[in-house]
Amino acid sequence: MNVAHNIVAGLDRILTMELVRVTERAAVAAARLRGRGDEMAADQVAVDAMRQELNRLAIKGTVVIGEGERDEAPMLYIGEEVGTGKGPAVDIALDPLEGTTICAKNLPNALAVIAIAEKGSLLFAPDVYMDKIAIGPGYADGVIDIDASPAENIASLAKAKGVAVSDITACILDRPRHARLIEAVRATGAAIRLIGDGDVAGVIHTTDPEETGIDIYLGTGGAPEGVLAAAALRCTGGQMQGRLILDTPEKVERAARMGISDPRRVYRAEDMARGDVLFAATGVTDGNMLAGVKFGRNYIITHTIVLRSSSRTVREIKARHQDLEKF
Ligand code: VTB
Repeated sequence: MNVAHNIVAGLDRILTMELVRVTERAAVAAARLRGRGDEMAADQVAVDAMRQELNRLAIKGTVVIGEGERDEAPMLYIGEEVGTGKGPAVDIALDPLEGTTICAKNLPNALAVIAIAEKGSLLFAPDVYMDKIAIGPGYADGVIDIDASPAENIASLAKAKGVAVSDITACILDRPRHARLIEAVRATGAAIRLIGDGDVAGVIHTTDPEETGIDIYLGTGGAPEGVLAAAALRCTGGQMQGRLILDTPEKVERAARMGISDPRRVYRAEDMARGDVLFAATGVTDGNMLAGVKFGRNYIITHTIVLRSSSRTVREIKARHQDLEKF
């Protein structure tokens, strides 16, 4: 075992548990504002809580996917340095409340999410849309292709899975821009789960179709959410392809400034999140994979998945917090 590997392995083991605390904290803060119709307030408390916990970690972290550009986000902005500064240099992608609207309406699958990778390993993506396609693990390369039609992708997946096309369920964001996509998928006979928000969860759900009922994710969502989902898929297995939608000269230029020279490039999960990756997500509202935060009289219960790419370990951590002061 070489020295570099040793260091990485040690780092991962400590940070895995530490990351759980970070998303737990953010999820509890957001969950207190579930169903209040105030998206901004829920997001704000989640950001504050996540940042506080993140700054206790022994890392020299740089936020590469965060709350926005420095001028539009006072906290956890892209480029912000987080952690104690004493520790390994890492890239961080985060969304303290993925699905602010879901949380405000108290609908399923709002999450607190974070991914950490070695410095320079996460795609530094502009906040534009990304066309995405994803399926779970256990399929040969090439089963999906972002440039094939929805019908071709669904037929190919059904064949690989050994089921009829009508047994496939696609997850798609419910947006007017997806009208043609929805029509094309319906025409195949496949089912669609339309979601209001939360495509990080949508992509992750493809990794466990028995549990979630979702086989494939299709459509355009935020590019930052694409990188977060890719980080998760690197750990669970599964395939994802994404292409930034750079449909104006201004966006092409903005991407170029971030180091993206080919505006039409197709990124696979392993291009968006390279090397060793850790990922954690805690449920804010009840969802298909994760339960939401539960507030008891004397305790708080959180449900988290924490994933690590180098070992492909999927841990589920249900925590009962009894020292309520810390929240
Ligand atoms: C998705 C979804 C997010 O944004 O990325 C979506 O995962 C895409 O943007 O939860 P539009 O809302 O403009 O379609 C969210 O819905 C909100 O960040």
